[in-house]
Amino acid sequence: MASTRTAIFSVGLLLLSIQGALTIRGQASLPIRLSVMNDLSNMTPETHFTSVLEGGVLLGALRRIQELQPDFEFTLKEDPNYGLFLESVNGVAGSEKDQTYWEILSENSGKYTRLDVGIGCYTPSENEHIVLRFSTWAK
Ligand code: B12
Repeated sequence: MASTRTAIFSVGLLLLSIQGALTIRGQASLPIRLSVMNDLSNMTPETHFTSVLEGGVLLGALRRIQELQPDFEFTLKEDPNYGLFLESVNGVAGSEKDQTYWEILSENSGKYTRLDVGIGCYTPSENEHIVLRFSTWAK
């Protein structure tokens, strides 16, 4: 009897974990965290929890947040060589004149690493923390 209960419990846990992994249109999805930081304009940082399809690009996660959270929006610019450039976040746009842009980073244990490709190419890993930081390229 005890072993039957254990078996039922184990199957239940398995089903729950599978259900957790199959959340986007029946395809496996990976949870990620996305923070928006803008120290240049003294804005309070914000964090969103979302997911990407396994093997899916960061752009998908940004679109998902934009669809579900009214306080998050972004715009893109298409570059003929490198694809999609993140132009603005929450109404704040980078500017050639001010030498500002949205830098895209990955944070792990307090260490920030700059992504080496843009949002249309980067494929986040499970539980990755992506940071969009308004930055300057001026020296
Ligand atoms: C300067 C530069 C920048 C400057 C451009 C502004 C300026 N006016 O200087 C700034 C600091 C904004 C920048 C940002 C980024 N960059 Co950059 N950048 C370069 C660099 C060193 C030179 C580009 C250049 O001036 N070319 C000469 C001009 C005349 O040609 P252009 O076509 O007009 O140049 C434009 C594009 O290159 C565009 N651009 C620059 N970087 C990127 C990145 C992406 C993803 C896109 C779509 C467009 C783009 O901005 C330039 C000016 O308008 C190149 C490497 C290289 N040596 O080419 C990397 C490079 C293009 N950047 C790269 C990357 C990864 C980024 C970032 C994603 C980094 C990050 N993690 O934040 C961000 C973009 C973030 C976003 N908001 O989407 C990669 C792109 C690789 C790829 N396949 O996607 C390159 C190739 C460097 C590398 N890793 O080898 N970048």
